[in-house]
Amino acid sequence: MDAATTYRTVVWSAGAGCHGGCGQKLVVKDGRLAQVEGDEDNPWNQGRACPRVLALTQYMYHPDRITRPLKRVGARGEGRFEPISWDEAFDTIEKRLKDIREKHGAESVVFAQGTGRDIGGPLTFLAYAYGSPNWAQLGLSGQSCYTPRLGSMKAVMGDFGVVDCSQFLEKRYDDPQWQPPEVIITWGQHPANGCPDAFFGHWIIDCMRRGSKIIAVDPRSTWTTARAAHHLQIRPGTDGALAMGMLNVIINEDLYDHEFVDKWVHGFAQLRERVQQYPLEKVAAITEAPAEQIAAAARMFAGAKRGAIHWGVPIDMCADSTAVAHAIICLWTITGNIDIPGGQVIARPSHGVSTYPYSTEELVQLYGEELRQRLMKKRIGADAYPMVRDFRGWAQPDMVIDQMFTGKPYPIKGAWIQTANILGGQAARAKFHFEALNKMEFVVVVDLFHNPTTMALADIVLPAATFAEKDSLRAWWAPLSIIQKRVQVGECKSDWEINFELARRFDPESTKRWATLKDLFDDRLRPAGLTFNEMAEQGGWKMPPEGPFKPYRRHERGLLRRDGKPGFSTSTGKVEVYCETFKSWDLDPLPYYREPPQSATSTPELFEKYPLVMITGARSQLYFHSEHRMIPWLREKMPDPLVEVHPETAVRYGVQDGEWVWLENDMGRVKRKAKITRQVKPGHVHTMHGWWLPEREGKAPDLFGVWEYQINTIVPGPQCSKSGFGGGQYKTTLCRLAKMGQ
Ligand SMILES: Nc1nc2c(c(=O)[nH]1)N[C@H]1C(S)=C(S)[C@@H](COP(=O)(O)OP(=O)(O)OC[C@H]3O[C@@H](n4cnc5c(=O)[nH]c(N)nc54)[C@H](O)[C@@H]3O)O[C@H]1N2
Ligand SMILES: Nc1nc2c(c(=O)[nH]1)N[C@H]1C(S)=C(S)[C@@H](COP(=O)(O)OP(=O)(O)OC[C@H]3O[C@@H](n4cnc5c(=O)[nH]c(N)nc54)[C@H](O)[C@@H]3O)O[C@H]1N2
Ligand SMILES: [Mo]
Repeated sequence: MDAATTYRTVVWSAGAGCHGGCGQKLVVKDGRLAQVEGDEDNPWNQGRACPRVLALTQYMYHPDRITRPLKRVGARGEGRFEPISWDEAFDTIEKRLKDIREKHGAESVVFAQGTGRDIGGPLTFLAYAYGSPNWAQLGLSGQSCYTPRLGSMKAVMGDFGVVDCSQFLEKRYDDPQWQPPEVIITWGQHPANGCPDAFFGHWIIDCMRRGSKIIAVDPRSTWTTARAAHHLQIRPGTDGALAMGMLNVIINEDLYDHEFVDKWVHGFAQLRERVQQYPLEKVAAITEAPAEQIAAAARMFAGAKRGAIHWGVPIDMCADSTAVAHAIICLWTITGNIDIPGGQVIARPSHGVSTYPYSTEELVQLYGEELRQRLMKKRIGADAYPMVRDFRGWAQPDMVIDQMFTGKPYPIKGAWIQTANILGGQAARAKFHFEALNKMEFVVVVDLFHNPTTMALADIVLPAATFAEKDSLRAWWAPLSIIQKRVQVGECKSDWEINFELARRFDPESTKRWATLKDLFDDRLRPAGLTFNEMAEQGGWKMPPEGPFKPYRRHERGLLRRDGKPGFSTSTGKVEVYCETFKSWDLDPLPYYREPPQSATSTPELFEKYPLVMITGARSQLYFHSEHRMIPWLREKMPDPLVEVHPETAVRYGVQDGEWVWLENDMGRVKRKAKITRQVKPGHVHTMHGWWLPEREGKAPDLFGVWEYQINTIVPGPQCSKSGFGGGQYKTTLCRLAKMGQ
């Protein structure tokens, strides 16, 4: 028997699921993964591991794991699939998709993904080789995840900003250049649970240990809010009003950084005028947070020498979320916190390497202007929304699904779904997504397990690899890392391998430059001056060198702009609190607040019927969205879908702790087990999303109980922001509780 060998790799995608890039040590014995341990040498996580990574062996070798390509036999929903060879799978897909392309044009196939895993690279590679402009996070209403925040940052400051927890420095907290933030606002963010957006949540706790004080903005109580100097317990979806109120205090009490504003800010006078519309009494009435507390938090943030804001997806799910993000950006700007140690540092993909063409800018860099022009002619939403056209490479997802249903203005005939459980967790108005997707002539799903989406819709299912079973690369901020294949499970292939093979069949001409996938990786790594194998020899990760990809104060040193002049990468060279880019997109150049589409004031009649504001989807360490419910070590910790109900609400509805209840509104109802807790306020309930039961019948109509448990059957669809991105109703839908049997 072989002795166990320990390999190091970096996490991204299946297994853990999250957006992070932790270093992990994989203990491999007889070709099988035996155990996982955090890699203490990797600066990202410094030896730590989450429950999902620790349960990786149960995930990889789960008896339900799909390990061979499958084709559907019988009708959709019958749940009958047969194994086929990879050759047959690739040949069938090539033929069916080429037929659609010939008859209807490449735009008639939608390439759909879920959240930011290692998928944007392979998926765009395939979609563009096929020729389709319609790449989308299908179902995620308003693309309400990070895109609105990113779009606003790009427009207002020309770059992206994150809390400086020393993550760009190899020595981390020991680097003498770094200082901890004095104050961190955790805004719609629960860092210990989610690690979203290429940020390791525990970094916040590391900073707290080094003295950082917390201001928490969250309608619920969490581990973080319990340790905060101020917990602003606002009404869901009112973040924009709060940010405007804090700006009002900071500007009117003259607490802003005059030197930074005079030198680097464009349009401060107009911002000053705008914030006068948000006096504290008005803001307190909207947000339900006390005026004195808002003022105290604003003063504390502005008074700190080093302050930063760590924000989460609830911002994107506010109405007109790009304006909300804009307001929050103004907070870190006028307090002079940009690109200073312990402030809001500028984050760029490490070494200038593009893992995938995230923005229009990167699309042009990787594929050229000609492709961009071609894609824009048919991209769904590009005509309606300049931000869809000019900032991000996505199609507008609410419009895509409507078009799948109506066939107008042009028909959609096929869907390629990879790393997305559209019916089981991603899509608002989930039943409508089922109906529209069911109209497709041909659907491929690439996944690791069956779920409601594969069962209901797939004609072919392709088995994907976990991070331990694949080679890939990662340049989401820093460090630049490679992921290295350590084991093989069944016939599973990585998303890159699958898409590379098919892309070559759809577009042999422009893909012939790369004989192998490693050649393509080497090409992508070129800006770093290293090949994949060299990266492997040098430990698998590299921190960015001095220059545009490493802090601090790059705007002063002429490191941000293409022309090499000092300043920011915007048209005025300054941070545009009055945003010229928004203006050119026909959006309000100044930040503002809009009431959620459903609320006591927006829809009083609906509120009378459904008086509870339903927050969904606060993350748990145990599960990634709709995943991991079949993993015994994780499920045993949270076996049932819970709804958090305040004791007063429970009395009002006569509900006991542990009782099964309905959550309902005009769209339908779903089952939940009541957890009576003061974590939520009386008028709010919270429930996790992504529930379907892998132990239940997979075939239709049961589809693993999805229509009984999937909260998005009662979350409405397009209430999109004016920018086309943001405003999904995942945190602000109205509902009520009902006892079972009623
Ligand atoms: N009610 C409610 N709904 C929400 C949210 C909410 O807060 N509330 N949040 C929304 C947000 S922000 C997002 S981003 C979406 C996320 O939505 P999704 O990204 O669709 O969520 P997952 O459930 O993780 O589904 C991913 C699927 O891909 C598979 N998978 C995982 N890793 C890989 C891989 O490496 N390769 C392949 N081929 N497959 C893989 C998994 O098995 C799973 O079936 O959900 C949204 N839905
Ligand atoms: N383990 C695990 N990690 C994950 C995920 C997962 O499913 N599981 N999903 C990943 C994805 S795709 C994403 S987008 C991120 C999301 O992770 P985050 O960005 O952290 O977002 P949430 O967990 O939805 O919410 C964080 C906090 O915001 C509060 N909140 C809810 N509504 C509002 C509101 O209207 N305003 C304010 N200010 N706060 C509100 C919630 O009570 C919660 O405590 O996590 C990523 N990481
Ligand atoms: Mo997300």
